[in-house]
Amino acid sequence: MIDMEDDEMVADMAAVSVDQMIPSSVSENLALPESVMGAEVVWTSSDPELLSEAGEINRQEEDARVELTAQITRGEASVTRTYKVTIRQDAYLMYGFDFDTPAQDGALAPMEGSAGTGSALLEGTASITEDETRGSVLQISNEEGAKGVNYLRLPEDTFSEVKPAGYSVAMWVNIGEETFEHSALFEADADAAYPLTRIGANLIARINANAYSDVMGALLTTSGERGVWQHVAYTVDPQGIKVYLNGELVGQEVKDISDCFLNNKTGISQATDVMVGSGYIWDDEDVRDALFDQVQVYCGVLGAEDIQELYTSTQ
Ligand SMILES: [Ca+2]
Repeated sequence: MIDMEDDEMVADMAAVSVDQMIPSSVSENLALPESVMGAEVVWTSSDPELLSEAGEINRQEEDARVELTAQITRGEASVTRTYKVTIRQDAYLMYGFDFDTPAQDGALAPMEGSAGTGSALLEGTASITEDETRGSVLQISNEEGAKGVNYLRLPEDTFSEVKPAGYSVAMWVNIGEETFEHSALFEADADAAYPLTRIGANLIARINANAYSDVMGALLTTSGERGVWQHVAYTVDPQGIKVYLNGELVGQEVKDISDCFLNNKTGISQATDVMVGSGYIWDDEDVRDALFDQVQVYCGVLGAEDIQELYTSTQ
């Protein structure tokens, strides 16, 4: 029983509650409460430039560590808690493809601002077409049961720089009615084997490297509409996966998947077969009819505000 008259007990309980609120790493601003269970909480940061006492983060080129201290006071009782928090590196665009420049012998140069310099390849009948809503876009069409026939192949080094700061995949997509719900909008794997990362037409995003996580359909509030342009994004870091649709978070799996980011042969950085509109692992056929635009892969996790901005700025 909690005796709310017992200051010491309330301060201890408040401290336990505060413990639950502070993640070990962050890629977006933290909500730091000033009061918990009637106890006052005063925050101090070892580096307010990186993480302010109001919980605002300032991401750098590399991961950075900050010590956050909470002084929790109720009446005469006071408890001090310290937390080591990693401020995740600012996400940067590894590769973006906007399909606004014609292909040269089936090869597409990355859009301005991409850190990578490799080209994407139009495989089979994958082509650039003019869409009345979005202008120049990627068109992928496949026969029933097709796998690895018509799709866009992204550069082999797309995931090579991924660190524990995670990665983000974003795209505009218009999925046709005929496409199977499990078909891959995007997949990266190593020679048709694991490690893998993928998002399907049903918006289930997965990673399977040394550990496994997916955002199950039941957690998703929607499985996406057909025949309309939608902005789809997912982010993966050692704490799990988030899926965004049209700038809003629609699915999330919180799970320790730090093993996926180990820098060894089963780590996600080894995924060199990077495909839009196709996926080799499992028996699911490739997308039968889909249009894509602004396909982007970031090193690092985009926060909710970043995704919202990306959605708005590329609309
Ligand atoms: Ca375009």
